[in-house]
Amino acid sequence: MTYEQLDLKIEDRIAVLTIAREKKLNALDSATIQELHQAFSALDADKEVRVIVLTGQGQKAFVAGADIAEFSSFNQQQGEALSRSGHEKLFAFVENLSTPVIAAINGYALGGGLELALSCHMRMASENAKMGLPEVTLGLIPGYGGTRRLGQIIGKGRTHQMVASGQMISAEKALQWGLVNEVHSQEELISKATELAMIIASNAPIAVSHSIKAINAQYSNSVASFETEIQLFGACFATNDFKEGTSAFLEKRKPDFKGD
Ligand code: DAK
Repeated sequence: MTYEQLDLKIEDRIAVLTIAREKKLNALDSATIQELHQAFSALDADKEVRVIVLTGQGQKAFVAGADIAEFSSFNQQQGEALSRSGHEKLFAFVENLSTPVIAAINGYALGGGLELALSCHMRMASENAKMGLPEVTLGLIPGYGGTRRLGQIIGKGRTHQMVASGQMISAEKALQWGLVNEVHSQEELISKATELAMIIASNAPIAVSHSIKAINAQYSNSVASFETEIQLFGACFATNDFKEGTSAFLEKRKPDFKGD
């Protein structure tokens, strides 16, 4: 299968899947989300593929978030509906895949981009990587599982800090907080991710896939918390702050939030 927004290489049972919208810092628009769904489905069904490494094209970004130009005109119903379908097609889908997925965070992982990395089973970053959930700077909250998954990985207090401040953290701090498992130079990132992938690929595939299910089960009870996030995320689309936040980004100016 060929993809417009993705590059895919499979070698020695390891798939390296690259989000390829470098000019837009690999921002996730709906076409990319759809292709990622197709690619992950096909790779998970392929018995020759034991591990998937997910990364972004270029040296600047893993994924700089959901595509702001695309969702800036959405209303509450569209926001809620798209959040729900994104959960199903991509974020919960990747988390529950039988094939392990390693996120190789090669630069900015922001908003939906960090949420995608959080859905992967393991994360490695390059030294230049920066991670954050800047949704509140746009009048939104994280809408793809970030409020829940980030807390599971780095704890509640640090999650409040990252979400309420919208600030980015460095790869070094992400390592210290346990958000990523390893940090490597930009040049070495993919080879280090592939090295780990090869070790995993040499283990018993059914046991590895059962281990994903078993570990995920320890962190489930997801339905209620995801539903809360989806509804509150949708409610943000009904505010003037959301219109101001996204317009300000697209007009390249600072937002002036009024709290309505
Ligand atoms: N969306 C669309 N375009 C983006 C983008 C994004 N998230 N991030 C970057 N770009 C585009 C820029 O507009 C610019 O395009 P041109 O002007 O060249 O056409 C190009 O990528 C290069 O970016 P910059 O010129 O800004 O590059 P800099 O090095 O100066 O800055 C940056 C890099 C990462 C600091 C900056 O680009 C930035 O702040 N980007 C936005 C980060 C952000 O706020 N991301 C969104 C987080 S909120 C939804 C579900 C979930 C979400 C939304 C909806 N529904 C279900 C509806 C999630 C929301 C988020 O992810």
